[in-house]
Amino acid sequence: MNTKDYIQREDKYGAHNYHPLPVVLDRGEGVYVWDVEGKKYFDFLSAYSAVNQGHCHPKIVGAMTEQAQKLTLTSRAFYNSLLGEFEQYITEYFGYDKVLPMNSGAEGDETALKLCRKWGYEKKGIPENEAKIIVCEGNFHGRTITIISMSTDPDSYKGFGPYTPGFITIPYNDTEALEKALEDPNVAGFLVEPIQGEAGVYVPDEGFLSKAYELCKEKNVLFIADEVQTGLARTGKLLACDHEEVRPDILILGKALSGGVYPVSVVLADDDIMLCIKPGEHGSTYGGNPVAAKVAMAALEVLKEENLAERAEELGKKFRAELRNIDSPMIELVRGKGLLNAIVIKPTNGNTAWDVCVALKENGLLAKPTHEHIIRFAPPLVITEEQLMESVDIISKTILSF
Ligand code: IF1
Repeated sequence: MNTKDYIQREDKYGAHNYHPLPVVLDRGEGVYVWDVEGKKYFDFLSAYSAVNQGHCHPKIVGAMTEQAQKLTLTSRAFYNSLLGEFEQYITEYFGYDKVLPMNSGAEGDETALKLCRKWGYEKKGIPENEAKIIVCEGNFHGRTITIISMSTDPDSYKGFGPYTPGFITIPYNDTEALEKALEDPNVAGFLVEPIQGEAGVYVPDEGFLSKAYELCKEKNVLFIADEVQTGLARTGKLLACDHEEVRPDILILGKALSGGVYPVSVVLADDDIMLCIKPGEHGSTYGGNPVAAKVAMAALEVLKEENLAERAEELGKKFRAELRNIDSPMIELVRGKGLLNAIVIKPTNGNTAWDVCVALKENGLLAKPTHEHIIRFAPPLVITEEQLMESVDIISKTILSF
């Protein structure tokens, strides 16, 4: 079978809920992936920042295979020998009283929304069913009905109504709009991505996060950071909020929390918030299972052992400088933080960001456009300077070839 055969089979038997680049991946190691014909690529998407530690990191895979042969799933009907260890490890790692473990990023966001509403009723005294949560235009927090009810992107919400009520939308990076929205006494929380990934790596102004946090505190509103994509060293700090020393009241993590090996997400908060959810009021079959616990601890250890945040900071600066040196009218602008970057492509002679990504694939580098004309570049954080420069050469050569 060749690439075409694999694609045809998926097309025949699989739902058409994605439009992937025409490449069929078969193996991954570190920054590299290989397709079914043995061609090697730099992975510059990192499964949307889920493999910050690199593909098939031996320590993380080792943790999974070791635990998978001992005890994989007990449900939370019983205790298990790894969950408490993981809970202590991750709450000390990020400095919170408690953690609620789930599986997907969307489940993490849903958990944060439920926690925020519950806190609003029990601690802030908002009338039952009146709680409001402020979100930003251009947000992406997952694909469930409630989460797409917050979305301003028709591709996310069209055709899936009716929608969950209780959300106020403001422009991103706009503290004046936030200040105005916070006048509503029924606001319980403000949910925000420190950098909007899906919107095209939209980095807010310096000071936006800290000002937003301050405004929320003045109005007794919870500041909820969705760091599913920006967290875990991706933007050059352990958390993107660390760039402004903002400590979210509720922190949502996912993706690289397991290094791309197993779905693990968490919500972190202090007792006065977390204990609003009582036994039997929330959970999931796989949430906090022994394999997830073991894998997540290994994934978090790797971040520290391999100094991935510092590397992302340093290599990100170099990467943006190199991209800005490419002398091509197709590159409208380069933006990002750490190793979460994007270029805005000006369509030239009818060539779009998609055409650039197909050409990049031909030249051995995988990236995917978001919103028509933006190409996100997010390699695993284990990339070496030499590999980064080789990738810059591929990107430069490809863009200049148009
Ligand atoms: C897809 C986007 C990225 C996320 C943030 C929560 C979630 C995501 C900030 C939900 C997930 C993924 C979903 C995936 C593609 C990818 C994506 F393009 F969809 F928006 F990264 F930008 N918060 N993002 O980015 O986590 O439930 O997926 O584990 O749906 O196509 P999840």
